Amino acid sequence: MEPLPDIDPSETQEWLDALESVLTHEGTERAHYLLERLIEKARRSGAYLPYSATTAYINTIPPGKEDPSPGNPALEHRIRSYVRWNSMAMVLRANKHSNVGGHIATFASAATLYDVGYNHFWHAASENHGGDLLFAQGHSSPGLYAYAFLLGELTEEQLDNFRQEVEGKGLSSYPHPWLMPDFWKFPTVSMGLGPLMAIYQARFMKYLDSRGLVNTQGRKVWAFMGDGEMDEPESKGAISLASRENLDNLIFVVNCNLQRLDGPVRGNGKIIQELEADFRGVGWNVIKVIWGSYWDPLLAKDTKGLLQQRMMECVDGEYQTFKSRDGAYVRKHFFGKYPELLAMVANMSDDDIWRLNRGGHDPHKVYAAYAAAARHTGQPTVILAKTIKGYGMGEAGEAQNITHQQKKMGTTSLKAFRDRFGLPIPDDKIDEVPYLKFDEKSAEFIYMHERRQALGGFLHRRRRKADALQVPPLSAFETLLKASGEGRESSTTMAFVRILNILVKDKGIGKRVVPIVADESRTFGMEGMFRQLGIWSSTGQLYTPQDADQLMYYKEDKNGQILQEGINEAGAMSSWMAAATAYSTHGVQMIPFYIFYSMFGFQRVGDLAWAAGDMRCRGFLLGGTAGRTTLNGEGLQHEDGHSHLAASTIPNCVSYDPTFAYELAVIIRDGMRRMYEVQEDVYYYITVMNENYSHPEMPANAEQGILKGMYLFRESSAGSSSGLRVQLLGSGTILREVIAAAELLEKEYDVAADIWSTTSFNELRREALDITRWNMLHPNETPRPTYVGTCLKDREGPVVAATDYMKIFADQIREFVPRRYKVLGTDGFGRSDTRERLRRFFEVDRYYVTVAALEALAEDGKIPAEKVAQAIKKFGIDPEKPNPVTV
Ligand SMILES: Cc1ncc(C[n+]2csc(CCOP(=O)(O)OP(=O)(O)O)c2C)c(N)n1
Ligand SMILES: [Mg+2]
Repeated sequence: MEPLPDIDPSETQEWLDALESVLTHEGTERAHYLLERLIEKARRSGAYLPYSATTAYINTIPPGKEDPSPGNPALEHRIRSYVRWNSMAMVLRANKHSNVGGHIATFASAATLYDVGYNHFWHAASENHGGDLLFAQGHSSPGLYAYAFLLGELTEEQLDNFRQEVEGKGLSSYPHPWLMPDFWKFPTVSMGLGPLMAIYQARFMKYLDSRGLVNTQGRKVWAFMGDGEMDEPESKGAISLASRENLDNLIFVVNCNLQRLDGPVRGNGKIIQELEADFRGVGWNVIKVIWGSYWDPLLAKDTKGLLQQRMMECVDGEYQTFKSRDGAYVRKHFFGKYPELLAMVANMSDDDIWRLNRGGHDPHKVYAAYAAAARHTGQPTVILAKTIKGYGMGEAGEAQNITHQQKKMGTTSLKAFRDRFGLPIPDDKIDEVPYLKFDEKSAEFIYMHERRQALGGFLHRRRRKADALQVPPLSAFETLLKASGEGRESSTTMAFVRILNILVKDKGIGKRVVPIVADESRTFGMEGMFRQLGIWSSTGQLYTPQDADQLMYYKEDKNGQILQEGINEAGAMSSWMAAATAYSTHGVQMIPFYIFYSMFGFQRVGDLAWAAGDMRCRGFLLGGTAGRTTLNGEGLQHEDGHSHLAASTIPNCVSYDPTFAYELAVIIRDGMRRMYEVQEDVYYYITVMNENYSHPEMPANAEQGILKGMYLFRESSAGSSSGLRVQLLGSGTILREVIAAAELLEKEYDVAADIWSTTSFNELRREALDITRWNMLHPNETPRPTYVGTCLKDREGPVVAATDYMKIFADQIREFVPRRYKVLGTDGFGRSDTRERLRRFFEVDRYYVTVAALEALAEDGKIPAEKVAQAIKKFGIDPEKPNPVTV
């Protein structure tokens, strides 16, 4: 907004004097009250007063209101200086030896922000405290390692293996619980995921608390992020949820070093003001930490507000340039704009001017902000801390555009760094960039330990296991294992809801189940659970629901169990991740089931799904109405033919495409056994459909096959007089087309067809790759058979597979199928029509399966090609029909 012109300065002054007097004699609260009344009065009188979401470009907390830090500033400075040096040394040394990259400039800007937290705020989990949760900026990891090293938690050898992890002694580039499962809790380096996950983590803590599962009172989530990172839609996408839910257990710290990777974040504007408006606008408590203490006397002298005006005028691009130059430059270009300001600093040397520090580098200002944030109630807090990227790097990168990726520093820069922070490194050692360590008897070492002891110990400890849960036996799902009976048709989604109902009623684990939906309960027939379990709401239900007179009314409740996330897949996924890691973060295993439209799953929030693997999530994802042709009448953007491929890219995601209720029961029960009894760090992706059909009884001894990925569903009893036989594989609803094709083949072509329900092509491939890898590395040993090979080896005839997914899905086991293998699948864009027509269009229906089987027999020389042509004709298939991929 452009500043308004002052048409009567003396009148302005009178008003300002009046305000000044209220501030002095009656305090800020009274002044605030009067101002609000004036604005209200003006608005009621019809005046248009545009809302201004920003405050002056100065610290939110005035000097007189700052909590003084109880720490020892001199010791803290020395500790911080060592941390700075070591974090830089680790990157430089790793690059000298192995050229593996790393970042210096980010942590250099954030060192004080972390240091104050470690020394004074962040509780480790201990007997007295559940522990605060830290989401660090991913690429500031060297600084966090350096801190751990000084505490004696990491060794010099580990530091020297920064980013060299393959041999198992290294430190991971960024926070990766998969790679450092005892140290890191939250993967954050994919920009935007940290802020988003932190919000949902804070909310899930409230959920756990209000449901009486874990007392999370007094615990905080501290989330660090970059100012550039705030451009990610994920970073800000959920901030209104945080304020709506009054998440006062959440503190964002935005490290506003004004730069991102390529250059300035807002060269032509001011990122701090912009973020202030964003956060204030949605109801956060905003604390700006812009200026360090050296500015306080100057601001105190600024009675006319000229300094403040100059501060506001300067854009971030200028602020960055100032800090890449020197004091003389700042005098000339910042203060020099107005003679009064030049006069204000006339008695200061250029060095004094250079020393005018930024808020994020001043431990006193940072302490005051953290203290205010930690005690703030009713709202989440964001701290906007202004810093300098590459602080301390001097000519090697301080406030320079190239600094983000700078991983080399020459002797001169190293010496300057050493001198600036008073580090004890002799000239002849400087090029080795040796690590610095405090003697165990030193005041610094003792102080660091004392501070951590007072806060419960070392912060970076990740719990790998919690108490195992007793998972119900398969017999608990008996009704799903029996045949549904003719005429009693249902979908696998309905089977899932029945399983969920059995689980929530289980005395042992029922309360641990967390059903999660993104506004799709009715789509999946789960609305019955609203009333039964309640939708969790921190405020309960303040209204009479429209359907209050009905049995299944829309019930919101403080003790509700369901998380209804609104139309927000990324948020629902983040909630699921918080629940799926509760075993680690809270020591209580939760069993989350997040059910979504499969098309709006992996491809929508794929990066979170990847992070979930890294984070060792344990839980169930259910892709509903899955498959390219099962969701009749929807269309291109709804019909998923590839989510299983996306799932297969995540190493610890176990995925299944079941057809029958008993398969689903077996898979979910075993998933719970693996995740909550044995505590394997895997998670499940299971597709379920909305197509109704009757479900057979579980065949004897099918359990292991269901879990391994395929089992013989039906052996052909047709004693085909021709001696012809084929093996048919299918998954999901297309298995039913395969079953129908088997009947056609038997009845009309005298071909016996054995049917394999292939619950997981993904698992089959994984097992087979593992086996063949072993075989390659053990050439002198008897080769081990793959499971696919074992199933098909002694059967007869070519193999044909059909699924509701792209051909590559079933194709992935080709190498391990011992004979001719033909694959059908649904490549191409989906579209709306009936299931029947879609399956014909995508060439996966019973007729196409039959044609593919006949063609395979013809290629094997078992039948003449003419027979295939006749079938094509008989089924009314147009051989010149365009390939569905192209239309
Ligand atoms: C989703 C994503 N996109 C791009 C990157 C690459 N990247 C890593 S750090 C960075 C710049 C970060 O700038 P900022 O958030 O301001 O952090 P700073 O280093 O300045 O503290 C970029 C683009 C990434 N890690 N994640
Ligand atoms: Mg930045």
